[in-house]
Amino acid sequence: MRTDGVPAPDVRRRIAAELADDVPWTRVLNSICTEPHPLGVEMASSASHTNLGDVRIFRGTKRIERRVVQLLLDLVANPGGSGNLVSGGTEANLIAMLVARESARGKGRLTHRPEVVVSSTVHYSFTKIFGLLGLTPVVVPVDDALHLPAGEVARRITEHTVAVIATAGSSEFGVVDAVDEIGPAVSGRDVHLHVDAATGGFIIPFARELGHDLPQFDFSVDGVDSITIDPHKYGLAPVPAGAILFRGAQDAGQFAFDSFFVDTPAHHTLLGTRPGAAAVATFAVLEHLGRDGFRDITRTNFEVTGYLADGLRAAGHELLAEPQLNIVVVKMPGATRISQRLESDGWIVSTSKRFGETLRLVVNRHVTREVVDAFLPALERARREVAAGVEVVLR
Ligand code: 0PR
Repeated sequence: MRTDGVPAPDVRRRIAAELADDVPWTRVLNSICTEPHPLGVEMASSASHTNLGDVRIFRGTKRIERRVVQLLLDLVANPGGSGNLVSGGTEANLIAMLVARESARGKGRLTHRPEVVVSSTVHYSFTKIFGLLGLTPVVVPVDDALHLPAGEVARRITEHTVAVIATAGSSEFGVVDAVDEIGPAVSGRDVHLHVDAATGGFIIPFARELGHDLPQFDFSVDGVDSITIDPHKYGLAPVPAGAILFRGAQDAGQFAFDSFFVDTPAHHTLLGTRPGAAAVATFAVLEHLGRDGFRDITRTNFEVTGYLADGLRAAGHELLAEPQLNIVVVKMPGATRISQRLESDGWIVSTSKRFGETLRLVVNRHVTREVVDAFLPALERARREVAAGVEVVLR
């Protein structure tokens, strides 16, 4: 830190210059996050001083957090459940796994080698979590449609199993596991069924209302114990806004750690000091848009997804799978170099480390038909240049 301070206008100018170098949303085709709703940004800034780690001070903010949790519980068909707002999918998944492990311990059935049954495409946040919590993944290969097969899950449950994870919207392919089959297959086996709906939680309920053929993933499915859902992804809230939701009214209280102080209640999240701004912004966005607003946004996202998929097919490309949500994965020889070529041209897409030679394109609210119209020719240009051996220069 410098000894003398820098005048505010200079600080502003320097920060603005750096932010101006961030890639504009209209060139971003790899992100599950999107430009947050302006009302959320405005309300987050009005609450930037708040800290949900001390709810004796921030009483109003705490009430707003409770209200948001209730809105989310309603969205996943469990108004009588419990939950907390957290920093995102990783923290939510971590809390779910800790509760699963401790609940097995409480029932006297935690073995020396607690296992979690997961699909081979489960999100990488679980790799971090399993390491931290001493859990061993039992990996079930996905089927041809990239789903976790319910029958195989049931077969892999042993006396060591503390949890099963289903994914309702993978960020890699946008596929939704058949939670409605996995729930009944797991029910009665005394293991915790966690649904990672970080990506799909704000898409699937509205897409189903619009008539899309997607499996039910919420607490209406027997056996589902907890759900991760992230407002900062398709919920249009500013980062960091995630949530962990549980079936039982007391379940969220199982993750509880005392503070030093008599008067400060226990913490139910991993973070201690945590942003009330996220809760306030999420509340603003959910209240303002309502179900109708989210349904309209979802409808548009699916229209643009179809438009993008059609455009790719018309250009002679083959999709890896039919998109279930708003992620299009297209087979593309030379994908890594094409992605780099696109990036040097200002476009951000992603390629899979595991399913090589594919390009992954994410449609979120900022990806409009106009963006697709600009992107498709840029993609063909990048392909031609890579085929012609043009050097890729990345900054
Ligand atoms: N579970 C699922 C299904 C996810 O999709 C993600 C993140 C997580 C858990 C972890 O959530 P947090 O990152 O909030 O802790 N999925 C995105 C991904 O891995 C995260 C992301 C978002 C990456 C925007 C890049 C980006 O620009 O693709």
